[in-house]
Amino acid sequence: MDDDLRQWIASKLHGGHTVDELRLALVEAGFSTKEVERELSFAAPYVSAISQQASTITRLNKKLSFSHGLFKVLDRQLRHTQHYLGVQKIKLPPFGQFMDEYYYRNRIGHFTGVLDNCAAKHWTLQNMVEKVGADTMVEVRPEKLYDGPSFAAYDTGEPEKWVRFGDYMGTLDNPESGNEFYIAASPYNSTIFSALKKDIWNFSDGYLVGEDTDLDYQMVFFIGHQGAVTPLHYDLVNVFFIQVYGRKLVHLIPSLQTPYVSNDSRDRFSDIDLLNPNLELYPEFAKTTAIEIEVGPGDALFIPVGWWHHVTYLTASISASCGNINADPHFRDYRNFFGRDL
Ligand SMILES: O=C(O)CCC(=O)C(=O)O
Repeated sequence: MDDDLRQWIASKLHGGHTVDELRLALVEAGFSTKEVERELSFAAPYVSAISQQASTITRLNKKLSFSHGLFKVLDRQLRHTQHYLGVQKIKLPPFGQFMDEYYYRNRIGHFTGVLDNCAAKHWTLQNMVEKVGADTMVEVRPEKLYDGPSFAAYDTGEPEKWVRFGDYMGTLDNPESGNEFYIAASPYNSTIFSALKKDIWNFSDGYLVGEDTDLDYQMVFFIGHQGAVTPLHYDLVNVFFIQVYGRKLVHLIPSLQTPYVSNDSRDRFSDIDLLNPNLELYPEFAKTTAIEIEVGPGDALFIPVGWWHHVTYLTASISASCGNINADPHFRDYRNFFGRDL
């Protein structure tokens, strides 16, 4: 029996013919009973497993098409409402108002004067080195974060490269330094910069929870040079993002436009370069509408859970990204919804 015939057997089994029918046909075609039994006993279990997989895939595809269809419908409806794709810059509201108007509505916020009563208002590149310690070793990542090997490293949580904080900060305001690394969220980031957290924690009336508890790891720092980029991705928690030093340009795309954003291979990160999208490869991306917001010192953004965001460093910059908003029933429950760790 040759491979063509084996393929024929597999396709017939996959198409729903029974082993008995094939046995009959093959014996009638002149193959010996022994040979027919051997081939069928090899093929049948494999084909049955593959058929089961295929039907699971069909079922999941249907489910995904429904979820994506629903996202598209809701996105289309919400585009008719005032606040969906527009954001007004306002003074930081009291926490209760923030929860009602932004957090629970999954609506982006742009706030000013956030650090008015905070020690972090007075951070400079120099005094940060004193606070953290010039000799403290910090983890840095290539500015083309999450590309190729860097992304693989991020995925495993392994540090990319460690440098002295004093040396790193010395390169930040020097565009000639050739530095291509920046400090981004990582399993180590929050611990290394614990000295900075107390300068930010109480910026207002109880926006954050978890000071000095296991939840404080949800506050992480992003420190980088002009030109650094955090590529398009979403987070599994709501994020209160505080710009402390320097300026950034943030592009945001609603979570409901997820069906138009390819992220086939990089978990929560898209394959698409937001600033230069390849629309031949990703034509659906043209259906997204990105909101563009520039933030400066003392500004904050509320980035609702699931919203895509892309960050460009317009100058050397320091930001605090807080996933520990004082919300009920607490962001920790989200990991159950997503079926994974944050
Ligand atoms: O500022 C950055 O580079 C990225 C910030 C970010 O992605 C976040 O806070 O979730």
